[in-house]
Amino acid sequence: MKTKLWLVAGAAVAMTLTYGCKPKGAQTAISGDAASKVYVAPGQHDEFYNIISGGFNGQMSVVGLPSGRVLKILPVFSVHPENGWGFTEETKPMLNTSHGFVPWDDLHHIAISTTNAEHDARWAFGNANNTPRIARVDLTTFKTVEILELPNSGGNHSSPFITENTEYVVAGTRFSVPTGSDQNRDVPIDTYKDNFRGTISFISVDKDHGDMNLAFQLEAPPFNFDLARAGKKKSHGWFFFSTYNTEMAHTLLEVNASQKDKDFIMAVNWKKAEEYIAQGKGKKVPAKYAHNKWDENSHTGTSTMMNEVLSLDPRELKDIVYFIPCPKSPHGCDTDPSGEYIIGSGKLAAVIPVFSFTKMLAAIEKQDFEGSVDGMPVLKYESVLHGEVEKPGLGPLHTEFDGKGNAYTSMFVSSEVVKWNIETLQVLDRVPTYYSVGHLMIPGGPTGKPHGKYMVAYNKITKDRYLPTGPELAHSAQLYDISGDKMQLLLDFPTIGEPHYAEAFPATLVKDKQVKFFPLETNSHPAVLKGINDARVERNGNQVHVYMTTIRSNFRPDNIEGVKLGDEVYFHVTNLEQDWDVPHGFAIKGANTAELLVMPGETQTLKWVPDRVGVFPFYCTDFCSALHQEMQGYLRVSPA
Ligand code: CUK
Ligand code: CUA
Repeated sequence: MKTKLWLVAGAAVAMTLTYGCKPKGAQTAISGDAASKVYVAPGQHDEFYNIISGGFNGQMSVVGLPSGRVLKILPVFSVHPENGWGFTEETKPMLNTSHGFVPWDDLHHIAISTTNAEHDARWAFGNANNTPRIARVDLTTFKTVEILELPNSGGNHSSPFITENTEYVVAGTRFSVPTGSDQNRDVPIDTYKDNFRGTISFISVDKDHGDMNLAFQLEAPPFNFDLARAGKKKSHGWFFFSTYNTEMAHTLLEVNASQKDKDFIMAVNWKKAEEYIAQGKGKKVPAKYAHNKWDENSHTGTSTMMNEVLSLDPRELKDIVYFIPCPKSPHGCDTDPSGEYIIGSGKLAAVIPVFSFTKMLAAIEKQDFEGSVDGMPVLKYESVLHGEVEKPGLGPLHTEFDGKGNAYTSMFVSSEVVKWNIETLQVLDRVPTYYSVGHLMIPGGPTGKPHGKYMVAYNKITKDRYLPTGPELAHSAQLYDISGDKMQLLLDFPTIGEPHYAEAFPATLVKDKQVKFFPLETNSHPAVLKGINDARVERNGNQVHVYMTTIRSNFRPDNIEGVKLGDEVYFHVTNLEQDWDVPHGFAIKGANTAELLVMPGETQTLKWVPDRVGVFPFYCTDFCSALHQEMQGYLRVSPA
């Protein structure tokens, strides 16, 4: 067993790290049947939903596979003027945080809910990297229904990852931060080792309704936590996190970062942590964080500020945390469908180490440790290792599985995907990606039941693949057929925002469960109107409330007078339609908010403060019938 080849010839790596390998003018040979494999005939549906992170656009996008057709941009952490997300009075609380209203974030990872380690596709979870939050999307409405902020965290990268029955969504902090009784501690940055801590958040998920709660936080050494995966099946009850900067440096300029040959995979026995909590061993500590929920009957979000969290310190409570040495700066940390193998991908390593869960348990049992960090045991690399994949390529990042005993690892630096056998560790096939692949995804790939038919590479650099669009080029994904021995490139498709992780699941799981409209009779919004005769305008001090209905194809009221300069106008618009796919829009001239796009049976509210005297037209923005263009009105603003 060779364990010394961790460092690739340094200079070669340094040269390619920044830009990756970019084959010049590469042409892709596509065989004749590729087109037919991705062709979804007009009127036919795709086989899989692919939910893709938008990176710096803060949203998710919904794409059909194998066609690569974009079906929806789904607003999550960023305001979305197209449908009023973050602009309406009802949705504003969803973007509230302990810092106030935060209208943007950076979404990297998707997790689709599972039962018994198989997709049930009830919810999609996403992470906000910048102002740490986790969102939950309901896949019957494709709507963000919950956002939970995370205290004691900075750079919520290592999330969201879920346990096999979606018991928990887990989130590890990228940046260690000054934690403790007061999160806003003013300390010198060079007191990092003393004052900063890492944090892993365990968020419980209600199994019927999906509601999230910050169950507890596990304190961790001041490393950077990068990615993670839950154990499954035999390793259910454990969680595995990749870490870097185990030097615990407060600056990662090259002298400080990556000094060590090995960082760690942190193995967490969360069942043990649960036992300690049941025994009352958690400590409640002050922590300020927002918990935002969408109510599906009142069509309204509420934000509650929380003020404490249960904290567990594994320096005091033993048998929760163990460290597995892993070659330099592991990025991805993935568990195979059986739950036996844990794959760490050291970005700067020349091999891919594959660890064995069985060996890990045996080593823990024998107390076969090589030392400790922060009072927590470090296991011996050799005693936990199943083996190493040799010469896999350069810059291994992420690994997915096909359910047939094979693993697929993305190679950022050498721009390829490498297929290898989990048992024998032999490389079986490699295909180029165009270019510099980040994450890759196989439908069901992170679960116990992958659908090993397609693999998608989400690339960091697109270069010459599409018509150029100025300084910023389209981001891209590439779809491969992996049903045979050799991977075959089928399709390039552009993505919305920068794709990081994505998941895909069979369309049959959700397509017949879609909510077609919201029943008006269960609409409990305080401003709901149940019919056109309820439409009216009411004044309350300087507030003017317009209770408005929409139905094909008019607004009631459509001529509004009596508004004075200095008034605040609230348009409470109820869409009376009870039919699929008949939203109505509402927009008024000069409003510095956005439009409303009101779903059938829903009530939404736009606040508008007129800036001048005059007559302001308003109209419906969604072409809803032959008389859509007639769906309009006037509002008159008179001097105060
Ligand atoms: S990261 Cu983006 S390529 Cu944020 Cu999951 Cu590895
Ligand atoms: Cu309603 Cu157009």
